[in-house]
Amino acid sequence: MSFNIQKIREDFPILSRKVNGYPLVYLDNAATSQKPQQVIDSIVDYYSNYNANIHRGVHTLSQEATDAYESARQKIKTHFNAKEVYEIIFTAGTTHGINLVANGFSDILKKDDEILVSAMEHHSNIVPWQMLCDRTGADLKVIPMNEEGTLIMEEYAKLLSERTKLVFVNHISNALGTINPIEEIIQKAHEVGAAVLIDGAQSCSHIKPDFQKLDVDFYVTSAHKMCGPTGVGILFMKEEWGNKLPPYQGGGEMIAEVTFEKTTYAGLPHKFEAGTPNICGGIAFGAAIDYLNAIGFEAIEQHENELLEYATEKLLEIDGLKIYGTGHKTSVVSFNIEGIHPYDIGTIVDKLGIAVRTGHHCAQPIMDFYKIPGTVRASFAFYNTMEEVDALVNAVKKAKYMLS
Ligand code: 7TS
Repeated sequence: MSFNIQKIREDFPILSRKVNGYPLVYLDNAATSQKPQQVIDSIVDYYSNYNANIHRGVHTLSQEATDAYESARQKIKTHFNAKEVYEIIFTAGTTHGINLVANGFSDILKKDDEILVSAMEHHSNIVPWQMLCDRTGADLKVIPMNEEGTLIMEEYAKLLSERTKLVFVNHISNALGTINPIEEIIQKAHEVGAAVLIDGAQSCSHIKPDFQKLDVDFYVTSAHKMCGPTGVGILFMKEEWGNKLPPYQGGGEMIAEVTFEKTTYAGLPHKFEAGTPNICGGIAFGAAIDYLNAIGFEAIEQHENELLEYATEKLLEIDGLKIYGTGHKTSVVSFNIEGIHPYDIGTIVDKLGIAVRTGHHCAQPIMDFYKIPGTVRASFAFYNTMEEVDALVNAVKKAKYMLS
């Protein structure tokens, strides 16, 4: 597929609707992406034609559903270049994947071990580790960032020691758009024997990480940020960790044998997949990956970078407007206008059909760092257009005029 923006937009039924009498301009892609017809069709097809429970039936429908679900797992493995298909564990999403890993380390971490998180994490990649520290007596340390919203790598190097057991960093910050140097982060952590979890909730819609090349221990993401449905995601876990960590939940499908005296667990990935999974979600996640690859990540990145550059330039022409996150970044523009609350801007631009997110974006420590209550965040996807950037800029100007 060549990059034909109008044709791409026709794949997304929602993009032709109106909001408050204006054509929808959807710029809240960091919260969740919109879904192309191909993904919607895969959901309808599953429920219309082969809905059944998986891994347990000899009947035809169950086999068809199992094949489709497992082939989605295979597709995801290939997409991210994992070494083994069983290193891909289906989850309910990024938050679930992180909690699964945090729970797994409850009996591994000891008092006074250290775990490092970055200063720009989503609450999902802070709170589970604080809970883990409470359970184990380990200490949480923070890799600081500078004013442009970039991690200070010299400080990271200083924090690493033989006490460091785990490092958690997002690949891309949801509130700033910063792309973190995860190759270097992983390599340095491994030098002191620490494992690394990368939160890829924001990255996988923009770029295509290569798990083997990164040599990452854990990588989590959510399908709904990648044109797939909500309620499904993956946790990549290197085989050695998969064998080491205990199961997260007990139940059907995660066992080898159960008696009242003793239960033995299934191998990977089923050990971490108790209960009936989101079968349709997994299959539709596979369809979303096919869709993104048909467009191509190079084309996606190039178009999104053009949107980012244009939006940055145009927004900065507005007097008193400040952008947070000015380093190496993806197509997220977080901003405030002096003297105006972000919520008020968000409310006015919504009246003009433009969807942005306002607030702390579940990243309160970033807001504390900048001493602000929140920002207005416009997050662009490959299906957004330059005209939509213009609509945003005009709406923000209008909001400023009304609120000043
Ligand atoms: N980590 C990051 C970096 C995120 O951006 C998000 C969601 C999560 C974790 C949690 O993902 P979930 O799919 O489990 O909910 N971020 C946002 C956002 O920026 N606006 O709404 C949700």
